[in-house]
Amino acid sequence: MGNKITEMLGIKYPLIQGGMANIGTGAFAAAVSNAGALGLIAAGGMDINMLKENIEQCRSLTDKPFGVNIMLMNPEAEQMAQMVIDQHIPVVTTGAGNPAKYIPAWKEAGIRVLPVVPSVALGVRMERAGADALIVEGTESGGHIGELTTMALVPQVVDAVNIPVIAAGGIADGRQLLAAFALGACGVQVGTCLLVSEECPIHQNYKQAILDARDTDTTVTGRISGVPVRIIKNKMAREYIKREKEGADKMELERFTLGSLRRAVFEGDVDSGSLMAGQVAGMCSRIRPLAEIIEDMFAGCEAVYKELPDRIGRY
Ligand code: TUI
Repeated sequence: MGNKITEMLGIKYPLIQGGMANIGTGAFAAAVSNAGALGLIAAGGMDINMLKENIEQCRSLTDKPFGVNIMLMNPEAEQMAQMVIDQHIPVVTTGAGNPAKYIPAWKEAGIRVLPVVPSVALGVRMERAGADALIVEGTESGGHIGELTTMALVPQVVDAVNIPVIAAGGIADGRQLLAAFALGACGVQVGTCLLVSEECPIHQNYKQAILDARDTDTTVTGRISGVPVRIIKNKMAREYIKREKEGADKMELERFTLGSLRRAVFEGDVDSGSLMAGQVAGMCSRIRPLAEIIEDMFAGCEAVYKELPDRIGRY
């Protein structure tokens, strides 16, 4: 029997690139797809014209399938939802909200719809709304997160739905990939481990901050205001958490985060920039080509799988 995700999406490896606002450009998505996974153009930090340009750029750089990630808090999310139809995009993932109102039109257009969900309840709602698969994201992830860990959440969603589940959050090597399969996932979505690829377009200082990070070096801003975002600890993180405790309003804080993400990605401002990264940043310590990162992950998964009977032993 084949893998449900590779068959559904027409890709070699059951691995999807995380959206990653301001990072998932057309060129980066094409590079991920050329490496055998599913690249995603992240509409998060874009306006509608930029999205169109990035789709054209991606098409010029790959013949492989790629998708678009629509960040539902984007003020132009509605127009973007129409653009993926007009542009015949084969796969759409969504984040930071409930995409139910867009799903019927996407399905009508033949698009594969994969919402990111942080809970069983939203997963069940998305299945009923017509989602083809779910990306179940644990709180280990970088960027905007839910509360539950991948380990606790994935099997609970797997038990509650009948569509394929893709695990996300805390996955950067073959051991974690194998664990995701053990939890019942058919594939994974990864972000942080791709930030340290040669092809990733972020500023060198941002890459260096991930390379240098230890296990305890991420923190979560926005817990109080209701938009929790995992970033690498720095001056910006301390400043944000301070403002939050002083009672700054939600809109102000959101603008603060998105603006500061741009400063990190484009200017390499590692003090006042928001360096979104997952808890696996501590284990991403080498810059490598995308193809090597992805191939090693699957080779590692196979190797650990073979060692498992010995490790489990008899009892
Ligand atoms: O969306 C993400 N990760 C992101 S989006 C992003 S851009 C941003 N920057 C600053 C503030 C806000 C966004 C950076 N990282 N991951 C997928 C994800 N979706 N995580 C959590 C959720 C989610 C949360 C609530 C999905 C649905 C949801 O539903 C609420 C509802 O309306 O029922």
